[in-house]
Amino acid sequence: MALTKNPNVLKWIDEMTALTKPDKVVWIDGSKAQLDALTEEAISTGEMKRLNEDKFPGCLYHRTKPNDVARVEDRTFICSRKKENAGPTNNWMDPKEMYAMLTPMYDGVMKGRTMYVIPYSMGPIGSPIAKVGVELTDSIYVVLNMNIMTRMGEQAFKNLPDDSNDFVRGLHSKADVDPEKRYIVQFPEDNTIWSINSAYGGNVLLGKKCFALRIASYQGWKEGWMAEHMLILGVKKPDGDIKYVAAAFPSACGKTNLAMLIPPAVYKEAGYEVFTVGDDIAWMKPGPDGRLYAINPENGFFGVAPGTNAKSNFNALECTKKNAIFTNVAINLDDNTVWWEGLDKNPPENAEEWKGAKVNGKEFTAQMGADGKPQKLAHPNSRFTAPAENCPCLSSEFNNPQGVPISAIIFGGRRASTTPLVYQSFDWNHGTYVGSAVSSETTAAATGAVGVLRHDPMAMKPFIGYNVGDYWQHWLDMGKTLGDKAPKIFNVNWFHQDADGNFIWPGFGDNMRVLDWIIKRCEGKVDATETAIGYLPKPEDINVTGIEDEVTPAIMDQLLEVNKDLWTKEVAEMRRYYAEDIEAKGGNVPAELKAQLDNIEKRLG
Ligand code: GTP
Ligand code: SPV
Ligand code: MN
Repeated sequence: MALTKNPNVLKWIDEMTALTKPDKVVWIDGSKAQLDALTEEAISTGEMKRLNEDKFPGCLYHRTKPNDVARVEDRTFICSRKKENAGPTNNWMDPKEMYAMLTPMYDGVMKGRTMYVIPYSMGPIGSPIAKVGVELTDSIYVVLNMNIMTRMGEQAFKNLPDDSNDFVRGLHSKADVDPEKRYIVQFPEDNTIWSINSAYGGNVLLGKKCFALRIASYQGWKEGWMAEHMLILGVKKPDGDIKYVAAAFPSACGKTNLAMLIPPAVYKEAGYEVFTVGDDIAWMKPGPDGRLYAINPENGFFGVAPGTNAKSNFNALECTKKNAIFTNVAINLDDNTVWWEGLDKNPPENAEEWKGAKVNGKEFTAQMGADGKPQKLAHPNSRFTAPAENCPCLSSEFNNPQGVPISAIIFGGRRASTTPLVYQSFDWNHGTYVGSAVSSETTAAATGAVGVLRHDPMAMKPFIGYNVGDYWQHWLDMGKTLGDKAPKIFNVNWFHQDADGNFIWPGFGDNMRVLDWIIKRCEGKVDATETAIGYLPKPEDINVTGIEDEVTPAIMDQLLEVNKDLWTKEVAEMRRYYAEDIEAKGGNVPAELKAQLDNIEKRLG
């Protein structure tokens, strides 16, 4: 039975049903009985497996096809009516042509299948910043994941007035999971997403990257707010005051880890605590007091499994202990639990690797793969989907419809050299430049080569739903709106390497030491050194109590170095990037950003 009377929703569902021709249409109301029945059905068909009920109550296991394990940026499109509105960072096709190409692929694609109608809210029910989507899908895996990642079911329509047209129409079919016919398409001007021939998270949980970043960034541009690839966390200081920061790092570069950070002993003992509001996406809007307020539009975490362990991210691991879904990790057949690289040093002997082959995990991981590196039991982009409510350090403001006030915005990426551990921009416009200059070594979160340095402005390259030049201008405009209430903007780099490729900063919980400096800067409580690229910490102002052996004064100097030669190269590369990758390809780089380049060059001397 339909869960809304909204005629716009009903008409669209009728049209999509006529196109895809499912045997059955099922409205997802979000009830436990319905979800339990769907879970049983997915288990009976082999789509999902139940894990050890004592150790992982309510947890499920799923594997995707080996050709379908990450986002596919080369098959992702922004179909705005005008090509220049998609801009140089996006694939584009005329929406009419795209609909014409995809319509035959969707025609009858759900014959013999059930279409699930998933109403969902991105953002807390009742939040003025939240928005509604409806996803149509032929995948139970999608339904069960959307249940974790969004506020799903009947409740979602509370956020949609009965006659409103302001909802995002998502159509997903896994079809034949054919990589040659895989398309992830956003039509920003139609509030529409069409995804076909994939069953991997980022391509099919349409509330996430497709809506909450690609469509929402476009909406934010039109409506005066921001949708960003950012975690949100709160740091409670010994005086009880909580400061909120948002941080943008590219995919698989540490957002979930920073969001759930456990402070080192020296901070815990002093009374510091960290609370998680979000780990991947922030929607930010100026509030009544003129400050920038952020909500996390999601309701769960779709996190990278490899590398997650009790030491690196205790809280994330806790999140996965009940009612979670694991995708493409390995199974320990002895006790029907999960395993991945970095969980511990004991690959299970009696294992099923991520593609499903039964192997001796110890022998398997001791052998070299085709890439000359040890074979992996779990896919490097294997993931857990975990309810936010499982998070031991979840912020009490998680469901606050108004969001939390942001004091600092942090950019970062994987940089083996050049970029210091932390620096502060001179002002909002310079900070916008710093965001535009984010580049990072690629990871397994998207298909393609790994470890290649690429530009990823604001960690949003794969997610900006319009022209990147307009996006940068929107950032500059938001700065004008916010004025002196704007958050301070910083850049961090946890990934400095020595000559042997070892990370020289301990990272993870110890990143608290950098957050501490950032917050003190926001409060005007600590001095800094003015350099050509921004304000840097004085070495003695990064607290190294407890890690003195690891981070010696010499290492700290290395971490805080602004190397003139490297930065001269960096600035030259940014000039090339703006000119060749953006302006020559249809993006307008705002004059303010180019002026920043001149300024840095002058300061470098
Ligand atoms: P997406 O979900 O893809 O957007 O990724 P994310 O930005 O949330 O990254 P996540 O926190 O899952 O971390 C990805 C990888 O980076 C994991 O393998 C982590 O172990 C590693 N990582 C995270 N933080 C640090 C750090 O401070 N230092 C080092 N060396 N590695 C880190
Ligand atoms: C990312 O790749 O940035 C992710 C995972 O957070 S996905 O949902 O696949 O986009
Ligand atoms: Mn992400």
